[in-house]
Amino acid sequence: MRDATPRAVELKNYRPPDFLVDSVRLEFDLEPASTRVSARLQLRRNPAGRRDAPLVLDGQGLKLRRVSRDGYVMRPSEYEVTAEALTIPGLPEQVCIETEVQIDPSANSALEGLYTSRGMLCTQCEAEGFRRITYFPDRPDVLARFTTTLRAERAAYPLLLSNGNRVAEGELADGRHYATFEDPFPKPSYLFALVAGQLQALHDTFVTASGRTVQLYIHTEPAYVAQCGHAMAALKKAMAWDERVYGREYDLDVYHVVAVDDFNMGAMENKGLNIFNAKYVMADPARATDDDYEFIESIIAHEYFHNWTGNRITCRDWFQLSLKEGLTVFRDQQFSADMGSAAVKRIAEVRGLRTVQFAEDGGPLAHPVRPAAYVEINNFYTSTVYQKGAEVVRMLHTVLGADGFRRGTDLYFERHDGQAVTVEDFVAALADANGVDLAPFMAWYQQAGTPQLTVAHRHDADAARWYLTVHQRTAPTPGQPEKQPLPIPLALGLLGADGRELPLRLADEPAAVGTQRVLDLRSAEQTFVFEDLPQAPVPSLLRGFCAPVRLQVDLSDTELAHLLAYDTDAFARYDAGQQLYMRVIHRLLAAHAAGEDLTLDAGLRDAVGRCLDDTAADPALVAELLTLPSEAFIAGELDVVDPAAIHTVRRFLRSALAQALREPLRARYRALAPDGAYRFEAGEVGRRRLRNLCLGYLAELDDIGPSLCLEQFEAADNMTDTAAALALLAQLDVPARERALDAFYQRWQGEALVLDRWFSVQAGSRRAQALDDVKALLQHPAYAPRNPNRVRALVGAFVHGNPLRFHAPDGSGYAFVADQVQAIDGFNPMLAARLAQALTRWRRYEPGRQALMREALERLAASPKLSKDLYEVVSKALA
Ligand code: B3K
Ligand code: ZN
Repeated sequence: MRDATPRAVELKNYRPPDFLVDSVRLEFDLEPASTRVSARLQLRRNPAGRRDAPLVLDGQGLKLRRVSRDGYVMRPSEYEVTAEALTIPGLPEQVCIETEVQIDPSANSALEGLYTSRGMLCTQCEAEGFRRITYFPDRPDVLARFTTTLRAERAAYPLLLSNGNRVAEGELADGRHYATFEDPFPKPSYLFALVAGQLQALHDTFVTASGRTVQLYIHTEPAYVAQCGHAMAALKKAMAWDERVYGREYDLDVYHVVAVDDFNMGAMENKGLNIFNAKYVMADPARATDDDYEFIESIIAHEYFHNWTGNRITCRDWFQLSLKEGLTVFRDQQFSADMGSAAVKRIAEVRGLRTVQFAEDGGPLAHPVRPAAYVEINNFYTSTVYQKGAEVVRMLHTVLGADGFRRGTDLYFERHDGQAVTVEDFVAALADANGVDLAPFMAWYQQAGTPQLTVAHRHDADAARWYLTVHQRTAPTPGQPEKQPLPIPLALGLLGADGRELPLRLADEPAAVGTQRVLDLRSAEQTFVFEDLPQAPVPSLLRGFCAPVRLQVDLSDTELAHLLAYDTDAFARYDAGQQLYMRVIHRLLAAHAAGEDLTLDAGLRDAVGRCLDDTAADPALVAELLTLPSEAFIAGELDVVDPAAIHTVRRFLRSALAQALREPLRARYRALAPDGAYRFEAGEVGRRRLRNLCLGYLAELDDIGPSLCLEQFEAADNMTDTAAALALLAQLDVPARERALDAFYQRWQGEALVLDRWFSVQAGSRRAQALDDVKALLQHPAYAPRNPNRVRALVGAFVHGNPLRFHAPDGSGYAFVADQVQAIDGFNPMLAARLAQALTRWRRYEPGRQALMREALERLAASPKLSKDLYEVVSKALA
């Protein structure tokens, strides 16, 4: 155990800063092993702060060389230095404090602050990384104007970048050079960035709506510049989209994106200087899959959209993280919907939310979209803050309508530009612009847990009335035993027996208002009465996934199949199919537990067959309709989880469907063959998706599966088709498996991002020896234990993507992850804490696995040295 138990920071203890920083001048003498940083802070007491409070500057792992006050060097007795802060008492109203520190970027393996990545120097400051660079009030509500000078050896670091405009540059003695940058926009320290390295850029320009020309650069290692075209196109689309949809123009003359190999997450929105995980920048057809292309487009857009939602208006404190993240995810989702097949994008978002966020909400790490306390803020960059946060914004958008929402965001930007604000400020702007009361929505930010809607319906043929009763309940979550009812917009439509949509008239209305409407749920139970319905309708509920809730509705298999065939709302159609699959899976699990033979449900077989035959529908949607719930999703729906049983039943269903639909699957697979070179466009993406989906089913057929997969693997001219075939082959115990893996390795061994896939498919294999393979791969010369992408590709893919083998009944998977987490925690706590989350939901498993998972957690808890990050995850899991 650690010596001192880390303390939680609480929202209720928020205090405004005692000092504000008007401007800061930073000077860096960059050297990988010894960088000197001097910081001159122009400080002023905050009228809202405490009188006479000492100045407290955050700082961690800094070697302090010198402190001066208004130009005079201070004596050590005039200030106090601890492992976390530099405190200076007795300062006047205004003062200039200058510090000089020394840091070692090459020893920085946590990848927070200033660090080295393949010979370049770069930074990551959100949330609290700036304090590892210099002493500063490292909190988002202190906004300062930054001027930054970088000095470095020219040969090793020809490119020098920081936020804002380059205002000076030149040569220095000893082969060094310098550049000075001025960022005219006051910003919090977490948005600071610098880059120094040997990079090359793809350059382009964008002319804003008001006619200003912005210089755009995407920088990578020289060999990869040719792969930046897709990211550049995405950036330009995002810039145009934000002007058109939100009226937001870019504000600096230059915008840089830099690709970095060693990066803890996806990307970072530093003002005018985004730093990206290389994985989300580079793409060409031979190396990147359709999914990669889509991720790049949406992440480039996400970071760009932060310029207004995050940078120009930032968070008052880290509890407000969803203020920028939930809103920016919602904006990037809207953007992606506009770029491709909106319905299919929505389905993918919901699938992610249901699998990851619902699980989080139901486990020991559950927290509200706006958490009330944290030990380590890095643990709160979660699906709840991001994805559920976006769903809350989406509900506000639904309630206000597109125009009302735009009025609201206009007011938000006008009122709060240049400020650090709270979620209340955002909701108030939306409400004030529309003259409505949105206060009840604040409960969505404060209450954790997934509401469960239980729907009952009844038809009265004599009165031609249909009654819908909706009951809502949220189960207790840690620290929140009591839950209140939430405002929920519930979109619905009704289908007649012929599949047509019925007009909707509520009991007190004179006439029907269309065939789809949004009901306003507010209390624990509500009943709605619809008129003019001589026949019982089939309700299509939660259209478009209008609220982040679980829905239970008593529909028969036939009614679900009816929705699957006819619903005009693509999401509801998909969801009916998922419910049908889940029903069949529940029955199969019961049969499996009772030791009975498993048989394929004929109704399901026919419904799936009809979807496969639906050549009128978007192939991308058909692929979604034919996708079985994942093992992780199924686990989330069960009270007691036995991963082996889930795997057996799901595999049975997959191969039984493949056998039953063998010929139509083959026919569709053939019909969807490519008729030209790879193009990244929605129609082609959908075609490839459905074709690879068919191949997935066909791979279950021992006689033709392996050869079809190998054939595709060898014939493919693009990574989407190659990777799909390789992932399928990796599951099988056939000679073609080794042949494909070897060929892939030979072809891509020199390219880290592509090779990650080679590690992942092996880690995700259902084969009995998967864990041994993973352990052997840890020793492979290409394994890079300090590179987060590689660790995620191997260890992460096993832990999060291979439930069957991770949950091996002998506990070997748990012991393995505990060992890995312990080792990784020693150098990269953020990465370790993420991996450890796989163990936290132990209470949901059957008793044998429960005990083993708990044992692994206890072993971690007893580690002699535990980071704050890991301590928080492990202690909450065991509480
Ligand atoms: N804001 C960053 C995430 C920072 C994570 C810090 N642990 C990327 C994003 O959400 O756009
Ligand atoms: Zn973000």
